[in-house]
Amino acid sequence: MRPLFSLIVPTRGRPAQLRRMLDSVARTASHPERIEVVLVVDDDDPASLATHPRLAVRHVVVAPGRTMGALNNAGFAASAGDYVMLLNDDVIVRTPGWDAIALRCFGRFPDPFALVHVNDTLMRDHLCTFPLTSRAFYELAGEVCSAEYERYRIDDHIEDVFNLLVVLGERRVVYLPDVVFEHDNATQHPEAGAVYLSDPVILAADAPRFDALLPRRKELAWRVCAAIGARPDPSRVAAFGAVTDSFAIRSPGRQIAIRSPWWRGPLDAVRRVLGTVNRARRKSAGELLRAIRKRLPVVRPLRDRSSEAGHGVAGPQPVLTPRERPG
Ligand SMILES: [Mn+2]
Repeated sequence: MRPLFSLIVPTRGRPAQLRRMLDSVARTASHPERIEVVLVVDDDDPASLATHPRLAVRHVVVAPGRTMGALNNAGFAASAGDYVMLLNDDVIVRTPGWDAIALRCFGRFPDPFALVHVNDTLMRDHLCTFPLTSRAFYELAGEVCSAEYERYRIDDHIEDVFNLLVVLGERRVVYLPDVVFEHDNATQHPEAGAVYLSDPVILAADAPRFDALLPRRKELAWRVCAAIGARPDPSRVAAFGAVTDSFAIRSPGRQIAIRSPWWRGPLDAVRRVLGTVNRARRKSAGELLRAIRKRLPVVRPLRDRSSEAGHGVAGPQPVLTPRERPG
């Protein structure tokens, strides 16, 4: 069966985190058998060539020292899923049924040109850190992003194409505050709590690259418009032409925000168990119990779950750090 989702994960030298990420994907997905994980690994790092009993894991081995832009492109080239997510090894997926929820989001649109934006717990709705969009979008772009990007602004780059579409009158980003892909890369600040810090030297190189590629993103936004058959009116075309600062078009309301009811995850889990019971009627009682146990979500302490559902305070909440402006 062809994978529905491809998760592109460049990784190096952190096999324990990588395993934790893979386990969380398999544990939370409604259909792990339809998920492909593409690990992009340096050829001097065999410890990162992980596999997983419940996921199709593909390995792309490259020479060390490539940019994150090049690594994501290499992962995409080897992937086969209809929907492609750029992910990190330091992520813990927290929300049961995230794949089914994301699929329903894509189903809102008559074509595959949409961006699903999950909650990374740090940037949240301010930046789509782990963009999930369609293969069709990247095929239209010809690549995931420019290989020039060393580490930063790849997420900004992809989100910006969709923000430009908003200027042209096409709102194609769905933000899911309750679908949590916890990004475990915060730094504990003594006063501010958990904050995101970037490497200033690399950011100083990537920020101007992002700015310089605005014309290319505008051109891609036009091609998406053509692909979806949109005809922006002249006032929108003028506003689009006047955009010179990608940060200035990151306006609130650019995303369609969809909350997931808290009972959706447990309900999906019950449905999965019932499906297992139905399929396994002829099996022995022991086999049946083992099969059910495999499909039950792992129960975590209550305070973790209340934070995931978006209500209740679960200890220190990460403080949002808006990204530094370039220049
Ligand atoms: Mn990360």
